[in-house]
Amino acid sequence: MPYADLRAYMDRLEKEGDLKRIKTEVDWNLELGAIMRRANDLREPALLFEKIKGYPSDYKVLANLVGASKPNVFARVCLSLELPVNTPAPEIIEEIVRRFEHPVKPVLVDKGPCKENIIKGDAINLLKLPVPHFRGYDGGRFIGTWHTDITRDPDSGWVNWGMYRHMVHDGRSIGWLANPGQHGPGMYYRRYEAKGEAMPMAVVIGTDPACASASMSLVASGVNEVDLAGGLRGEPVQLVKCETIDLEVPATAEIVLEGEVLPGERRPEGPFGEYAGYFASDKGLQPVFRVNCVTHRNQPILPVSTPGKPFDDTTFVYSLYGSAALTMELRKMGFPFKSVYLTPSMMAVIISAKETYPGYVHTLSSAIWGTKVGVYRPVVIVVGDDVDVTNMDEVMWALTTRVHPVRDIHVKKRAPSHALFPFLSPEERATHTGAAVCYDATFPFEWKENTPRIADFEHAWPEEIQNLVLSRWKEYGFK
Ligand SMILES: Cc1cc2nc3c(=O)[nH]c(=O)nc-3n(C[C@H](O)[C@H](O)[C@H](O)COP(=O)(O)O)c2cc1C
Ligand SMILES: [Mn+2]
Repeated sequence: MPYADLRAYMDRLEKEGDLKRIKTEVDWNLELGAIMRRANDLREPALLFEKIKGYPSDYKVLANLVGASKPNVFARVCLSLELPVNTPAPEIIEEIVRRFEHPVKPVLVDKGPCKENIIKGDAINLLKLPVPHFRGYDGGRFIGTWHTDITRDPDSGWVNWGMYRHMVHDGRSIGWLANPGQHGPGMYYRRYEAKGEAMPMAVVIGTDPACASASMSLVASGVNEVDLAGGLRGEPVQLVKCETIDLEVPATAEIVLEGEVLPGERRPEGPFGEYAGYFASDKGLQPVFRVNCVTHRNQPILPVSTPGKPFDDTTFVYSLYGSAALTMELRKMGFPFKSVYLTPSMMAVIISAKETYPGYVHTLSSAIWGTKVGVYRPVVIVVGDDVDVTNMDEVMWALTTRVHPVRDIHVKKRAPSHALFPFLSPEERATHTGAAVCYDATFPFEWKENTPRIADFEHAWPEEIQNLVLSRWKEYGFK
């Protein structure tokens, strides 16, 4: 049975001993954020903050929903997908691909718990919710760090689900880090603002894990992420109509903000800890989401995340779902490869393949840079099909033994870049003129039988000896 809502997922975590209730009163101002980061680093369970300073105990905050776990770092991601907790990363990625390839359309229902409270107009005060100021260097309190931003393309009708961070400006408006290459922001700049129109948007906070995960999955344009959320769950997402705009939202959501992004309006936004692990960019002028209606469940739970130095819940979930989206896009293009991994820093893509002709690495790296996932990935590493792309020891071994420093490092000048790339100079960051690199960690195709032989179990013994040893393994006294 898929999780009906955030609470069903929380119950499952609690049953598995993977949820910790923090009953001590904590301050939304820096203390809560510091606790969640340290708990993540120590691979503690997910955290439910039950008493936030200055707020009634009806308002709770849920952190580290799919954060780093023990003993398997991905155990909580596995629970969110209802997979065995020890499923290895390559299998999690393939399972996401399988479910994405069987999308399920949503169903419209008349009512849902997200309508238990409806607040409109001047009665709205977003800071009635215990919105944390996570870190000392964050630009403010962030209400949207694990949510779904829903927008509609007015021409094609395509409804996109994305996740773009939201800093609170005041009781009725929030910021929106709207990079033009992303789908929701793309609709705003090109379909609405260009015509001088306001863009309706719904911000849905607190859903079952499938909805939030689909919203950050980097899938190609034109795809309805709600159908993918249905695919992840194996059952349709139930949607209800918004009160004030022509959009539909998950019926069991904890909190829904309905409103619009006005044309031409900008306010300073950020900084915020970012996926690459730094506060790389300073405050910037960004569009503003004005909230006209809030609906929420009784005793709403606010889910939160703090992207930062990998690992944490956002960086590796983003990486696993991004790897799945990239796998699907590359398979569609038809260039043979074995597997592909978007690292949790989101800066590098590692792909393994058998070289099929001289220079095949250029075909592969160009293919990657031509996808939605690949546009802003400055590092591509191509390894042989003997290397596990999710195992950094193996990848490092290939990088340091197969890359010829002169022959195998291919630099692309003025590649698509943005302000969050930590290695760019301030001038490059401002002008988005960065660079990208492909490391060819494969031996040249022309070497063929002269390629250095790998000295491991699979490559250094005849197959019949390998089979013999494998078949007698228990006989030798091993488990
Ligand atoms: C916690 C979190 C915050 C994010 N914030 C932003 C953001 O502010 N701006 C942005 O462009 N992408 C952000 N992302 C990445 C997008 O969610 C991701 O690229 C997603 O695919 C966007 O949806 P789209 O492909 O439909 O545009 C964030 C991801 C996570 C996990
Ligand atoms: Mn999208």
